[in-house]
Amino acid sequence: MSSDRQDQDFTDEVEHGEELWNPGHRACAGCGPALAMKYITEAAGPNTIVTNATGCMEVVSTPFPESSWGTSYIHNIFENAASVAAGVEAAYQSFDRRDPDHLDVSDEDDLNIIAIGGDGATADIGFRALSGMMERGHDVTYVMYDNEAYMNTGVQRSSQTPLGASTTTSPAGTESIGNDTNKKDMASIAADHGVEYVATASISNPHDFKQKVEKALEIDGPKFLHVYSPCPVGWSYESSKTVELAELAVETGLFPVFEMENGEITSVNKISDRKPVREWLETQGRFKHLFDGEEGEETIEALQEWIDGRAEDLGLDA
Ligand SMILES: Cc1ncc(C[n+]2csc(CCOP(=O)(O)OP(=O)(O)O)c2C)c(N)n1
Ligand SMILES: [Mg+2]
Repeated sequence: MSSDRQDQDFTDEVEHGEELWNPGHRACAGCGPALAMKYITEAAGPNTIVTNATGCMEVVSTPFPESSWGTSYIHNIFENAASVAAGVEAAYQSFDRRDPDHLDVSDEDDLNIIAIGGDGATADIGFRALSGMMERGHDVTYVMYDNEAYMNTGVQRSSQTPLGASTTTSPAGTESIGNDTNKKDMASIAADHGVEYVATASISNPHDFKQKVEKALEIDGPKFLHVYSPCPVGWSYESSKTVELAELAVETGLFPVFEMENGEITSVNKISDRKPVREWLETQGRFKHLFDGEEGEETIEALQEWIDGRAEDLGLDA
C-alpha cells in the first residue's frame, strides 16, 4: 500500500481471498520465497499479524514508505522473529484479560500470529528465540522459508545448505568440495520441543502448503512449518525453473514433504520411482564442480546415501 494509505485500518476492509502480499515488491524474477509469502497470506487472511526477520522477504517488501503487506506486519531484527511473535501473543492475551473490547480484530479467536524467517534467521541465528517460543508454548505459527543459504547478504551457507553446494563461505575449489554438511532436520527439532503440529511443504504444491498453513492456524500453541523455496540467484539457474526445481527436490527425496503431530509422523507425500539426486544437482550452477572429478562423484554418492536413509526412516517410497 502507498504511504498516504498507511494510516487507514485495512485489516477490516480486506476480504478473505484478496491479495495480502501485493505486487510491486522488489523480489527477483523467479523468487521462490515470494511465492511462499503469497500462499501464507492467502491461507491466513487479513486477521493476521506477521513478524518477519531481516532477510530477502523483509528487504524486498518494505522499502519505506511502501509495503507489500495487507496484513499487519512487524519487521524485527534477524534473530528474533519468534520472540517478537511471542510478545505480540502475550500482549493480546493481556489486553483480553483487561478489556476484551480493546481488541482491534473482528473476532479474537480468528487472530493469526505468524512469524516468518529465512533458513539463516530460523535454523541458525534465530534458533534460540525459536526454541524459547516453542518451549514456552506460545500460540504462534512459525514459517521457515528455506532457500538454502543467507541470500540477502550474498549467498553464505546456512545449516540448510545441502552437501556439496558452493556458496561464498563454502566455495568449491582445489581445497574444498563445497558445503560439507547435510541439511539440519528442523522438523524433528521442532517436534522434540513438544510442538503439536509440524509440517514440511514445497512452493511447487501450493494447495498442500496452504492447507498446512490453515491447519496450523487452527491449532492452539506453537506450530512449525518448513517451506522449500528455491532461489535462482543463489542456486544459479534460469528464473523460469523455480517451481520445477522445487518439485524435483521433492521427487528426488532431497526435500521430503510430511506432517508430524505430537512427535509422530502422521502423513508423508509418498514418491513412486524416486529420482536420483544427481538429476536435481545437474540443474544448478552451485553444484557444477561435483561433475568434474572423483571427489565430486563421492560427494554425490554421500548425498544420495543421506537421502536414502531419510527416505527409509520416513517411509517415503510408495
Ligand atoms: C545479527 C545479525 N547478523 C547478520 C545480519 C546480516 N544479515 C541480514 S539478512 C542476512 C541473511 C538472511 O538469510 P536468511 O535468513 O536465510 O534469509 P534470506 O536472505 O535467504 O531470505 C544476514 C546475514 C543481521 N542483520 N543481523
Ligand atoms: Mg535463506
